[in-house]
Amino acid sequence: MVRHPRVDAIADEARAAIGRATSSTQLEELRVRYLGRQGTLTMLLRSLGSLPAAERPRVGAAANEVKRELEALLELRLGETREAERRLERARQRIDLTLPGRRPLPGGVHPLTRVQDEIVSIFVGLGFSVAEGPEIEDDYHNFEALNIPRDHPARDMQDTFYLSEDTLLRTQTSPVQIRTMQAQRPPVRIIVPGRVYRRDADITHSPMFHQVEGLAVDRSISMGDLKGTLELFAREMFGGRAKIRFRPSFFPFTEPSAEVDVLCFLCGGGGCRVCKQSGWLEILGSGMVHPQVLRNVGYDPEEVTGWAFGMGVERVAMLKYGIDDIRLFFENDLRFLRQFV
Ligand code: 2NL
Repeated sequence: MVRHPRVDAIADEARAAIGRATSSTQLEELRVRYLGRQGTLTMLLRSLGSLPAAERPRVGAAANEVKRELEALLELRLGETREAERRLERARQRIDLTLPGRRPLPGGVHPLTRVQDEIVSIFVGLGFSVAEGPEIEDDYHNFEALNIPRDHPARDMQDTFYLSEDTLLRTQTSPVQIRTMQAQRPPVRIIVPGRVYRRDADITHSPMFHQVEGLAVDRSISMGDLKGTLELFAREMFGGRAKIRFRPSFFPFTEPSAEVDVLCFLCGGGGCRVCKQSGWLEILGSGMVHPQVLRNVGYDPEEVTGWAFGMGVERVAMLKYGIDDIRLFFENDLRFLRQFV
């Protein structure tokens, strides 16, 4: 074998480096370092011309022999590392069929929607039709037709969201009843769920909340029909033993007016945190439709009478589930919502 000290030094260094290499990338780098266009061995071969003529053949032969040896060595090691790398990659990509699956989060109906649906379906079962209408209303349908006077605080900018002097976000669902009565002759029996808006925000008030209102107009509809209907509703909603009571009240659109309480279904009337020791829970407002409201929609109050009621869905849901802060309904915190699935 032809030997030369400079060639031997390069050969020893290269063999050691190739021996230490652990990846195909490192081996490619070493190929460049020793055999590439600027590689140590390549440069040495290229500088043969500057050696004394007597030395050239020996060094040239030695360098070429080392070149062939390193090429073969690199090829061998590259083959080994590439195979190892392919095995690793296959293992990394293998699907473990024994792993548990990632379950999608099941959706659920929001507690307010459930309570609203429950209220609506009780009245549908009693023969009422569902009516809906716009959330953006005008002053006439939201206030004027309902006999709410010009100077009533509800009409104040402080209490109502106005979009212009004449348009506003409805403060109750009653404008839907006005529109329904304007469009059809009695008898009318409708249940009206929907979003309503008032400028109010604390633990029991939200600027957007939900109401369900009911309306029945026909020949000789009486307060007795109202009491019987609401009694049936309370028994279905709060259980067969639910009792209700009527308290005199006032609304501009009903005369007479009454607020309706249900016997506290948590303590049975004995007094607790939710009913504030009174034994009763206020759940809705109601009354006989004011004759002026009937005239406003073109009905003759001498010919037909009617009753109406309205209740807050959030309030009913808070009582039913013992929730003390209305904002929980609107935060969409899954820890809260999951409790109702
Ligand atoms: C309450 C009280 C009420 C009505 C709503 C009504 C609608 C028409 C005519 C007459 Cl078109 N009345 N609705 C009547 C009494 C009470 O709501 O406290 N709601 C949360």
